[in-house]
Amino acid sequence: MARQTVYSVCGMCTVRCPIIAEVEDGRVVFLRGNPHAPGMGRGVCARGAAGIALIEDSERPQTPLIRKGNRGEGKWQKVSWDDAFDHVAEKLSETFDKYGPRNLLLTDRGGPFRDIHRAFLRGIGTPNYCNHDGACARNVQHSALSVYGGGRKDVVYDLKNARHVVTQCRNIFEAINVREVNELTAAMEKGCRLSVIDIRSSVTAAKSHNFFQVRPGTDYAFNLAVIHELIDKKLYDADYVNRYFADFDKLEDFVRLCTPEWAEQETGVSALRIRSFVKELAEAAPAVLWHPGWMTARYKNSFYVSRTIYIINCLLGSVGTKGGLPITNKPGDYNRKGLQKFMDIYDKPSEKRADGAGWKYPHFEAGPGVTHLAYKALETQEPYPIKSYIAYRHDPLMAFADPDHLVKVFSNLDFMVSVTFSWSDTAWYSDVVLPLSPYLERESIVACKNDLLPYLFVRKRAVEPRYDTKAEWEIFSGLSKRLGLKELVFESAEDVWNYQLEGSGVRISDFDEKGVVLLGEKPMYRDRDNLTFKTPSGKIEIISERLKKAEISSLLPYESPVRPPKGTFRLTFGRCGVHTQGHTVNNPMLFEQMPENVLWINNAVAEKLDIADGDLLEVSNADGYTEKIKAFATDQIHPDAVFTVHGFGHRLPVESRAKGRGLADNRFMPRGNDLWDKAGGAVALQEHFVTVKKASESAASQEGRN
Ligand SMILES: Nc1nc2c(c(=O)[nH]1)N[C@H]1C(S)=C(S)[C@@H](COP(=O)(O)OP(=O)(O)OC[C@H]3O[C@@H](n4cnc5c(=O)[nH]c(N)nc54)[C@H](O)[C@@H]3O)O[C@H]1N2
Ligand SMILES: Nc1nc2c(c(=O)[nH]1)N[C@H]1C(S)=C(S)[C@@H](COP(=O)(O)OP(=O)(O)OC[C@H]3O[C@@H](n4cnc5c(=O)[nH]c(N)nc54)[C@H](O)[C@@H]3O)O[C@H]1N2
Ligand code: SF4
Ligand SMILES: [Mo]
Repeated sequence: MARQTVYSVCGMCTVRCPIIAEVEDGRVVFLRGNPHAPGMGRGVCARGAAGIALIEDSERPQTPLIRKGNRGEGKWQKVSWDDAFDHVAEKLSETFDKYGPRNLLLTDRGGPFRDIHRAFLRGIGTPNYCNHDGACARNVQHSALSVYGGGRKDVVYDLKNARHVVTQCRNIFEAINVREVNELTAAMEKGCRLSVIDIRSSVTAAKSHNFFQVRPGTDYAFNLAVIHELIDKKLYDADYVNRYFADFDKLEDFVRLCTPEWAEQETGVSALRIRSFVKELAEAAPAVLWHPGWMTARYKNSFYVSRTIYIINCLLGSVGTKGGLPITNKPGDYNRKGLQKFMDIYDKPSEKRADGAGWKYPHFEAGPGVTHLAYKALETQEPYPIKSYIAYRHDPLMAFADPDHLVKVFSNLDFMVSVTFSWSDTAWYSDVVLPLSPYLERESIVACKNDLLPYLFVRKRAVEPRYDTKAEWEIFSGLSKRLGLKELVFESAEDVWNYQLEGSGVRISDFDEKGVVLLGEKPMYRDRDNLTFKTPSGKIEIISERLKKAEISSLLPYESPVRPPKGTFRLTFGRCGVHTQGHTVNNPMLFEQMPENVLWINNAVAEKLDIADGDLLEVSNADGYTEKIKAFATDQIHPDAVFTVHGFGHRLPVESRAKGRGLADNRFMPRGNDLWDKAGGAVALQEHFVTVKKASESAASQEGRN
């Protein structure tokens, strides 16, 4: 049979790269990038390529399941979709009758395909939607809002045209976004310089021109010294600053004492190197892109690290500028009408959010909320009861700290549903599992990518579902039908798409040729002499009005991070190139690439502890909680820290490969969700310390884990 080419969208991580699936005899045989999508090229990353193994994997939920035993016991009854929908609708309705619709919380993973389920929540009448971001990029988002009034995605990372890129706490070549990798590589081939600030030598650091290894948690000091140097040596873009900054003098005063010599004491990076780095940046300005960070749910001051990054970009004149952080365009900027939104069918619920975003915390965005604050509401049942919960594409028992505590919090729920395509601790703990078809087996709604040149893209179904699983639009149609939301009931994916495309001037057949529809001829850069900012003052705000209202300091005095108490290490974590968070460890292809995580530990310290590379270790926290992991002894990490790749340490019997392999970092963070940043909102997951020792002989030979 001839090969078919299906335009789809990768679902192996949230980046959602447009791809092409080659299909033969009803099977996907090859996956590649969709070169028609801006920046994409023909490649996908290793995880993207493993999408085939995902659909061929039988160790995933295959039918709707209703819990039979106790929560988390793993006893399930297989049911039909009709029965599952009836059951979920009935259980949710019971909670609506008792506590009102606002008792329903839904958390998800963010991304471009949220319109239907967010509309569903509006239709029900609950304001309690949260994305996962409290454990990811909330600090970046809120700091962007505080500096220039737009979100982090209201500017584009114009890596392709940059002359100097700086990554700080951002491992751009291993924590992958294919387009970013492609564009940075292309820029570097044309002479762009790369500077990396990290606590260990990642692949990105290895490819850099300048690598600054900082003491963990001292990035704020590094950045304040950069600002000091830019101002002191008058290396900033004075025209830009005069035109757009408010309260520049306050910044000048604030950093007066933050000399490179001062920062050297804190960070361990020599003043000389900081000075020459700043000079280099000024020479490349304004085509400088200091990446504001992504996974920044790390320290109590991570918000201020991102804030200073945005301020540095502004001092260099790069916000709004080609090769830096130019302004994102939306369909309207090309005189195009965007997609018709399902969310607009219903009014925004008038109830206050349970997490306090937008009212109790006026400086936190109300739209996506703050997940761990919603869990706080669930724990305390204040300001009102939260009794039902849908975890949609979210595994908080892996993604937030202290899962044992979170399980206790969840015991306040009358009803909990997971919608997922793989097993997860959260799904395992739920009352109902609604199995989503993996992305190659389903369609998704049409999505719009705002960009220098905005475009629409769509995920078509490459192959039929192998098991009794459904697409998102089918799942929410099924629930909506039973809960009286007839506007969200659709018979086919085409009906969904036609609704979205109504009035946009685009037809679904327009995607046949390239899988994407560009909304204009070419990318558009704004005139950098006539930028407008959405802050209350219309300026780049050194003293943020938003923060002031919330009585939060815009210029936080630096506090040195605590040194690890004697004999302990700061537990740090990050990503690797071949896995996505916790949900690919059991993927047969990716498991083979990397079956377990290891613990990076500095060679000199390891020697003192009589630890050799490859030794089995026992890692413990102050409560005595212990897990085992193998040592990776290396010169390439700061001696105060140990580091591991997040997402391992699975325990579920249904994941035969992942079970018992490696260590789960989030289990070492007692009551960690209570440690969150009042300014940025995110949890501070790297404020925890562990001890490390060689596992005793008997422990080393024991099978399995505690
Ligand atoms: N392959 C792969 N790619 C992914 C993902 C994935 O799971 N796998 N996930 C996606 C998601 S959701 C996200 S949020 C992004 C995350 O993207 P990143 O934030 O870039 O990823 P991380 O690996 O978490 O962290 C980056 C670096 O921060 C360093 N670091 C730790 N502590 C400090 C510190 O105190 N100071 C400094 N300067 N550096 C420090 C770590 O050593 C690490 O190298 O990646 C995305 N892309
Ligand atoms: N300790 C610690 N905690 C962390 C991190 C860390 O490094 N260390 N990283 C943080 C970061 S950056 C992030 S982004 C979060 C990630 O946390 P999560 O958002 O929970 O992570 P994922 O594993 O990507 O996805 C969660 C679940 O959704 C399912 N899923 C995947 N794709 C789909 C889909 O298309 N639809 C549906 N319905 N389900 C899907 C997956 O199988 C998985 O079970 O964790 C954060 N938490
Ligand atoms: S970065 Fe890799 S895994 Fe993520 S969407 Fe793109 S190809 Fe897929
Ligand atoms: Mo993330």
